[in-house]
Amino acid sequence: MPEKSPQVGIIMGSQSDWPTMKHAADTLDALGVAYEKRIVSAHRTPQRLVEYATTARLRGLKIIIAGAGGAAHLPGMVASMTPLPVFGVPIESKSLKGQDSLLSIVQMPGGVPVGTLAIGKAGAINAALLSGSVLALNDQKIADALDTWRMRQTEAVAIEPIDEV
Ligand code: RP5
Repeated sequence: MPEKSPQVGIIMGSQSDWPTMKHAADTLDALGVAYEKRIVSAHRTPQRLVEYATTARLRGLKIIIAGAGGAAHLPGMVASMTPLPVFGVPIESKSLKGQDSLLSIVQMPGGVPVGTLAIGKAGAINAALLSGSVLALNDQKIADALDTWRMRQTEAVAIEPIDEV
């Protein structure tokens, strides 16, 4: 449900982050949460970053999910310029497997919070689920969608393992 009165902004530092961040978008789709997606780089498009972060709340966004890799300043910089909750997704980098991204995002100084998720796909999915949980506090449809999502996840777990080819 992208772009229609988006409640969540999914931003990422590069086009190369999209294969990971798409998991956040797909999960929000499953929950029926409207979102927008943008490339906003702290290093390469700093003015776009300032514009995005400082207008996000006025435009009606409720939560920002920010994915970045390497020297991953994006989530922290966004959080410094908006009162909205910011969830950071460390992208798995080639050289350090995302440990650089994780440490860059998670070690915010006290006073400027970024809710940091796991490296890569799991983090992107969980950032979306966490966003859904926050929005569900005031939205019964999203609360119901979250319940359904968990029920399906439970039902998809086989009782007995099989040999995989
Ligand atoms: C970061 O640098 C991006 O978030 C990306 O994860 C990383 C590499 O970017 P590209 O060189 O692939 O554009 O800013």
